[in-house]
Amino acid sequence: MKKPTARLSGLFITCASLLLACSQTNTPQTSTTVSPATSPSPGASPEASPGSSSNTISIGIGVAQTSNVALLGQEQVAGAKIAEKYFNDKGGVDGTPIKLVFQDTGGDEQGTINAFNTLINQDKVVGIVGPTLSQQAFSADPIADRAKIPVLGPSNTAKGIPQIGDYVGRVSAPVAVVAPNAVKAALKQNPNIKKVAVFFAQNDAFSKSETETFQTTVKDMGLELATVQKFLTTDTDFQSQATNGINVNPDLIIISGLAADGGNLIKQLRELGYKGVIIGGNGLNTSNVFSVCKALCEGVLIAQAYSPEYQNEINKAFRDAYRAQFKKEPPQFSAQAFTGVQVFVESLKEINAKSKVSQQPLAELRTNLNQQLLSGKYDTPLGEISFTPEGEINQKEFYVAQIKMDADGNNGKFEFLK
Ligand code: 1QQ
Repeated sequence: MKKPTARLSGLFITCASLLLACSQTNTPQTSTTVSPATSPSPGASPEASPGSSSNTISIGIGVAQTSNVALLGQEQVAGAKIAEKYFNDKGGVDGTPIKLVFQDTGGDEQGTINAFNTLINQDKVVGIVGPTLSQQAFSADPIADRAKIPVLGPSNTAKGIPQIGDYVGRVSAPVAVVAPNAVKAALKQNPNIKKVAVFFAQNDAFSKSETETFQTTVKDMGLELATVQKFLTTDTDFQSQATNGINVNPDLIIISGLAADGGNLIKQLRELGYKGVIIGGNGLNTSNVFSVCKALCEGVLIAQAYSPEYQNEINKAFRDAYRAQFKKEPPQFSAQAFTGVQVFVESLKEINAKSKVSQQPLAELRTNLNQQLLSGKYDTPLGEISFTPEGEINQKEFYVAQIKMDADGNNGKFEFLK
């Protein structure tokens, strides 16, 4: 039996702390975004299945499309939309198209609760891919769980996410599995690393969970954990923590935070003269940090749960579609959101083969979908995956990438290490 997890409170993240990056991400909502006021009712009645009258199957996408967290969430929107087109081009669910319904969670817990409630009660989706942060998931997932709607976390990597409830799973491998790979890669590149300074955002559930893994890994590998420095995801000035960190003379600095704060911390560490190795955690795993730390992002190591070079048919299709649209390699968060949609679509097909999806009352379909998805195997852009009975992802391949910036510091890329 799963145990309910206590709600965590956190701070609202505003664009004020990062005007530049926020203005880039606060793009107008796209055509598939349905605002609550205009949302059509997909079913003939609350009990009817979503396919019965509208002839589409609605899948909810509840991620951050605004706020600083959109630095991460916008990549999820891109991945989900590529999946929608890909699976509909292949006939959807045996001829019935899927329709993604987007509800913006913003960057905080209340926005996520509102978005999930709208997806569940108004949009009547069969399942939800979301939210962006573990911090948001610990607040909103219990609502979906109580309402018996399957949720797949596309990027919720903190310890304890699948244990929120029977209807909560994730396609994002946990920090305990992913993060240690970055420390191993740092030591492979720099065998002389001895002293480590660790930084983490103390108001974010993921950052707290990831730093625990990093700190344990450092000690297990016989390195010296010389200092642990705390900050907030809303911070922009890191002078005192950065100075404290540099004062212990570390060979390696490890940061668990989100993109805006983490990017600023990297920048300020370098500006204060730190020359050693830097590892960034999953919250920095986006090319959106490039505009924050610019040339000073150079060399940062980040563990990956996805590689664009993974060889299978669906990753080739996903990568080709992403590159055609964005002229760069697909990032992990896009691949994971694609995978979340894929798991729902393939599970709906399995259900449909036994008993027509369009004829199942919505509540029954949601429960069947939850059961079905936990028992399946999926060949995804992340590789072959399946789930434990609790909803934890079973995934085999992990990687580490290093940021390589162009000479002018305006653009860069993630180079995957061999
Ligand atoms: C989490 C994460 C985020 C940093 C990814 C967007 O891994 O909150 O669990």
